[in-house]
Amino acid sequence: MAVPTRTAALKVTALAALLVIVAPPVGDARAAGSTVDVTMSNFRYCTTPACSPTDVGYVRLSSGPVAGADNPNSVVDVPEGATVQWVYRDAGPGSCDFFGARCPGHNVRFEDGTPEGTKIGAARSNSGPTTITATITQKAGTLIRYFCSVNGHYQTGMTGILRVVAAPPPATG
Ligand SMILES: [Cu+2]
Repeated sequence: MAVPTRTAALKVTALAALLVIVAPPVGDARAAGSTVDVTMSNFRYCTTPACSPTDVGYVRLSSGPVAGADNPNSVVDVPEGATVQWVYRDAGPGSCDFFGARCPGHNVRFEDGTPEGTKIGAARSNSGPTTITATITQKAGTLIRYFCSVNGHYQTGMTGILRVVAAPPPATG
């Protein structure tokens, strides 16, 4: 009786050792799979289903961001390697859809030191909850400021800030 039990115990130990050796880096896989959802509504970006007038990322002029004018309450943390998905939800009274042809939609442009920024994507109005996506390649600690250039929407507050953070540790159990 004692001999078979000991053999089984050894097998389990050997298997555990093998799993440790072959297990891939878990952090990368998790970060690659995570998605951060950002709403575009009421000429703002936010992380709730509908945005409020105070959801302004930073103050921007036609030349670019105004130094020192970031809104800390609007900063959205995104893990390294995550996908950010901006969802067009600008329907209802006072929305972009509401203005018909006068509001063609919204876009996302990352600040890059130029007045125009780097275009990430665009979502047309009156097309439902269409999305713009971007994969975050920047390192933890990076602040990504972005804005909507359609009809100068950034001038009325359509700006946002992403803060890249380290990917979360793997779940235990
Ligand atoms: Cu816009």
